[in-house]
Amino acid sequence: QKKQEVEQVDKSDDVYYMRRCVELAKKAIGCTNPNPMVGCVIVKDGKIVGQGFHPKAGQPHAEVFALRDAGDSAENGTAYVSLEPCNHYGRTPPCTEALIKAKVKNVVVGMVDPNPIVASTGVKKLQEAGIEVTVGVEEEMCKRLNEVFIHHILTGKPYVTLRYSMSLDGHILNQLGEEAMECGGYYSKLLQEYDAVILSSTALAEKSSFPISKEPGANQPFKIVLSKSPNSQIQIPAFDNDAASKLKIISEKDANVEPQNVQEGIQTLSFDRISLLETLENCKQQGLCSVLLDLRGNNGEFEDVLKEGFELNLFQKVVVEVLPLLGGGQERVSKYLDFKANVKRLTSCASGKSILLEGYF
Ligand code: AOF
Ligand code: ZN
Repeated sequence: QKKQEVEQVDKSDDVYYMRRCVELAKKAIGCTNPNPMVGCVIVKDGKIVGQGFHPKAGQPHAEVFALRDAGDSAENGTAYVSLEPCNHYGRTPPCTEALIKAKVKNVVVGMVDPNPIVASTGVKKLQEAGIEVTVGVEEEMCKRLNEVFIHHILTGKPYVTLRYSMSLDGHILNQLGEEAMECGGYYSKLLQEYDAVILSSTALAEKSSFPISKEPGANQPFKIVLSKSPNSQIQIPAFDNDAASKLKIISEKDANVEPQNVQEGIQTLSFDRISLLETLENCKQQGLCSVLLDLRGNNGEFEDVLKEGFELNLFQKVVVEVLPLLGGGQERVSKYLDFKANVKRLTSCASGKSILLEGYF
């Protein structure tokens, strides 16, 4: 009986510290691609003696920051890491060596690193050095944290999330819920998670609808604007100085988006027909690993894009905001779908006056 109690306490400690790792990792939300978000805490005698997270590709890994923070106290301590410590020389040296050198006694890992050059070799290396390793604490949470990294490292393709707002009768709406854009609102939070957002040029028309995350210090996604309208005058609001360098217009050859119609500094690209596959290929070449396809402001740009996306299975996730409205919207998404698509792991939550649904394809 006593032993069981002790084990329960130990397990909940592991969960507690792993959740702390995930919290730390999220400090770099939207900033780490193509790398994962990783958090690490070093615990000794029931106290956190060091903590750290991976801030950006090219910078040291979470374990290195946590070990630096802990100093000599890491010896005989337990390191909690949300991702298996790496065991290779990439942009930075192996974390396994750093943990061994610091003489930690135990390592608790959230999930195995799916990167084929790591894939359990980190765990083995630590075990061979006499360190006790536990794998899989809060594994689902750690996988959810790094869904983009997992997809990208295994497929080499950008992770694509389809987002739209809809009325209670299922029609796509051009507007967002009232609080969505505000700091802490779901759209503002969602934007900072992605390397790029694809929208229709009509969604840029008003300053208030420009896709900028209002979270403090947020990553601002690259904006890819699809334009079908002839002679589009593409202007971006002057309040965002950085926006021009992070904006590209993709048009059809005959849409006539002439350079003189476009504000200086904005890149343009044209295809015979707007194609999601080609747009994603372009994102890949530009090193953009995660893309939010936002159906806001549709002006005919999304019909082919949606058909192609469903047919070629290009979507990984769907985020739907249900607004308390009946009628007034555009076509239903199902118009562009020739089959029934199952959505897995559907969750819902209230977001201001709207309801937010999330699921995976
Ligand atoms: C860890 N801790 O904090 C991260 C890991 O080029 P590098 O050196 O940054 O290596 C990138 C790879 O290392 C990345 O693809 C993933 O497998 C792992 N990331 N590992 O132990 C971390 N960010
Ligand atoms: Zn590492």
